[in-house]
Amino acid sequence: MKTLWQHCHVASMAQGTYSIIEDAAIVTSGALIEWIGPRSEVPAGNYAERHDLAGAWVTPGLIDCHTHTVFGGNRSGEFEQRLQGVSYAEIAAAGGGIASTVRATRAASEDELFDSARKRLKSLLRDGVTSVEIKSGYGLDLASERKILRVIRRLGAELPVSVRSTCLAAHALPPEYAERADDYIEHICSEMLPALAAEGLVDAVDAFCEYLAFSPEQVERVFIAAQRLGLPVKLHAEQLSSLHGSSLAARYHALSADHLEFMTEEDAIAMARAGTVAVLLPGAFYFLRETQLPPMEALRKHGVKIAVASDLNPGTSPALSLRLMLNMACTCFRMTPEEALAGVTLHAATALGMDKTHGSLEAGKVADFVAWQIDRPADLAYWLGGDLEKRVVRHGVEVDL
Ligand code: DI6
Ligand code: FE
Repeated sequence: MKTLWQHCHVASMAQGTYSIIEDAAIVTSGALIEWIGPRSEVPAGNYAERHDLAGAWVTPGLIDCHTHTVFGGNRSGEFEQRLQGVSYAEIAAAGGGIASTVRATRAASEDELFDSARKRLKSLLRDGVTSVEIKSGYGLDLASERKILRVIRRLGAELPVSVRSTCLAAHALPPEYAERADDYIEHICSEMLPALAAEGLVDAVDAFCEYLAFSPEQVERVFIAAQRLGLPVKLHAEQLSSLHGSSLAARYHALSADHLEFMTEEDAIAMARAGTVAVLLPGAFYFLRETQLPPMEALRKHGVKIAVASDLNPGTSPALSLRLMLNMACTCFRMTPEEALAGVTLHAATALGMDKTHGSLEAGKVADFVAWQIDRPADLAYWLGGDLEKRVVRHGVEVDL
C-alpha cells in the first residue's frame, strides 16, 4: 500500500546536512520511503492514502543514542543536597550516588522498572524520538542486569520506538566487589556478558572509563570479551579527566565514545581514523555545572562525526527532552543548529550502527519522520523545551502518543 505525504518542506539530513527539499513530497510503501523529492515531480500512482502536512517542516525521526532510561528510585534529594553545598564525594561516601540507584533498581520488580521507564520514554517520544538506545548499568549483578535488559527489550516491543540495548555492567563497582575491581571485571567478562549475549539481550557493550570508575586496562578486558561475542562496543570516556579512553575505543573500532569534555586532539585523530562517533552529552555538562568544554574545533578539523544525546539518568542528566539537548549543544558547546540536528539524526544512527536504515530521509530507508509546525529547522534547537505541534510517523504509520 502506497501513501503520499505532501505540502511540506523536508530537511532530509542526507550526508549530515539539512539537504533541504522545498515544497516536497514523500511516498511511503509499508515501513519504507519509496520516493522523496519536489512535489512537482511526484510519481503518478494509485495512492491508498494522501496526507496534507499543512506546510510542516519534516525531519527524520529523532534518535536518542545514549540513555540510561531504566532505573529504580529517584535522586532529586541529592540535587537539593548539592544545591546546599554537599559535594558528590560526601553524597557518595554516605551511600548516595550510583550506589543508591543500584539498591533501588535491585529492589524493584521488572514491572515496576518497566512502568517507571515507560513514563520517561513516552516523554522522549512525545518530543519526536522514534529510535532510542537504552543502557543497563544499575543492576551490577547478573540477575539485576538481566532484569534491566529484559525491560529494555519489552519497551521496544510495547512502544512505537526502535530500541537498541547496551550492556553497561562496567558502570560502577557493586558493593559485593568493594576493593576488588579486577575480580568484578573478570565476572563481567567470563560470566555476565556471555550469559546475557546468549539470551539475545545485548546489542552493544559499554563501560565507564574514569578515575572513579574503571581504568583503560580494565575497560580493554571488557572490550576483548565483547569482541569475542561479536558485540560492538561504546565507551563513556573523558567525562571528568583524560585517560585517553576515547583513543582506546577507537583502537577497538567502537561505535562511539561519549561525553568527551577532556578528550585531546590525538584522541580526535584516532576517532576520525576509526570512524568512531563522538557523542556529546550537554545535559550532564549542564547539570553538573561542568566548565571543561569538549574540543569542538578538533572534532570538526579531523572530521569526527558528532552526535548529541540526552544521557537520561537519575544522577547527572535527568533529561526528558532530546530537543532541549539540541539547545544545550548549541548554547553550551557552540554547535550550529544544523550540526545539532545531524547529531540527533544521521550521526546518532551511526553511533548505533543503524545509519544504513535510519537517520536520514532517503529512498530505501525506514519511513521514520516528524512533521513539525515550525518556521525553520533551527527552531528545533531554538525553543527551550515545550511541546511543539507535530505529527510523528514511524515505519510509515502515524503514531498517536
Ligand atoms: N557518567 C555519568 O554521568 C553517569 N554515569 C556515567 O557513566 C552517572 C550516573 C549516575 O550518577 O547515576
Ligand atoms: Fe551515560
